[in-house]
Amino acid sequence: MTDKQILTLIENEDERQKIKLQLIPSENWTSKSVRDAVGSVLMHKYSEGSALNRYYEGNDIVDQIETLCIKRARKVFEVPDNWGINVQALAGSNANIAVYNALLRPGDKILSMYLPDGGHLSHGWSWPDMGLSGEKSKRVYKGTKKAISLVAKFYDIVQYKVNKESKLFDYDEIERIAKKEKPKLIISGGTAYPREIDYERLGKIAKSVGAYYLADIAHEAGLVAGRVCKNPAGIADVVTMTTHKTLRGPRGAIILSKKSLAKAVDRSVFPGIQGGPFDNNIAGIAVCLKEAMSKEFRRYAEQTVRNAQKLASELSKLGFDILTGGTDKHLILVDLRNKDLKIGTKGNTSSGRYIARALDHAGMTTNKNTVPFETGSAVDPSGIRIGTPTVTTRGMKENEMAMIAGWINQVVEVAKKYSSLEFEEFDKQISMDKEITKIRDLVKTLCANFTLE
Ligand code: DSN
Repeated sequence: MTDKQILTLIENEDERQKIKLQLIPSENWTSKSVRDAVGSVLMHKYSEGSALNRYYEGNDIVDQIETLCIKRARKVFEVPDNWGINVQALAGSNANIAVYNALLRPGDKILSMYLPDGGHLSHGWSWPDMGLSGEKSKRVYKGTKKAISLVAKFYDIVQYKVNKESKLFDYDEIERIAKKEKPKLIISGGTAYPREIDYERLGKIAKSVGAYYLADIAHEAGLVAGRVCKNPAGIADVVTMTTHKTLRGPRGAIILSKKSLAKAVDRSVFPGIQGGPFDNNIAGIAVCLKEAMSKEFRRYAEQTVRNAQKLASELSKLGFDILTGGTDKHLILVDLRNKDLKIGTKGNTSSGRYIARALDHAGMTTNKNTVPFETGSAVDPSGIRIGTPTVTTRGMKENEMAMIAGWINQVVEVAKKYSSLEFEEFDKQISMDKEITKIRDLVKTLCANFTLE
């Protein structure tokens, strides 16, 4: 039986991804070999346990796949021989939770990056006293702390912010907080920090207070694999990553942990927090890791960063406020508050939602994002986040980045015409604007010249 309804929707999504510029930094486009592995019969198998040590029969082939995946991960991430590698966590959040479950007891303290500055929900997040504690949120929660993510319910979360002027990590401040709070775990990494992280320094801070150090490299995994970003393997106690962002594999995660922690991490993934792994995804991860060993992939990683840097410098020339002044990675964070957009009937400056929607109508898919020292909220933030992994996979280079920056600027200028409208009306009007339609057509033509397999 063919499910025409779902098949048509998949075809529509395939078309959407191809005719627009996918500029969300956590997304990418996998090779056909990765997609074939993920869509294979491996999805039928149950294989609780680890290679050669399973609870179900019939896993001799799955054992070979998982073993190969681990072997490739060791090579790609230059993992010390005595470190453990787990490829079974279903996603990045699960990988992080598995690490906490292995290393901590409920109630233990975690020191992680403040979410609106670019941290991640799975590093712990409560509302409102660690959040954007506006009057409204104080009324809603009556001043009480509400754990938004499960991690904040189970552990005591303390967070560090970026420096107010530079928007960079303030390592002295992190050290000061660590000495005062004495956390059991310090985490680096997140979703919107565009700069390299000093893993050695954080490792030393953690050691000085007797904490473990977890480096979450979900975003930059492919850049580490391509040798354009620093590698925390061998420096941090544990490294987690997702496999579907810059690494260009299927959804999934990898955990690297030093010898003394490896068994606890494995037991935490299974039977601690998960049942059977997704063997089809593990095969897909193995394929993407093989691809990541190639010279082409190194060139891809380098170009991804060069493209992000070009986009940042072009947007900067056009008067955009690029946080930290640029990027070392695949993403840039744009604070739109200097763009003089008066949003909605109240005329506030939190234009991230409006601009992200306008850009999407113009064929450029980004996401609204909070910025450090945010004055809006998570649903109505002041910024947008833009990434180059997918457009670089398409083969685009600096020239195309300059074109994209110009279009982004045009869209922001058009948006000013409609910004005082409420969101639904803004959405409707901007989708029909002639200039926006023209940009969408130009984007489509550009995309047609950079095909995807
Ligand atoms: N949702 C991912 C991102 O966009 O960065 C993080 O989990």
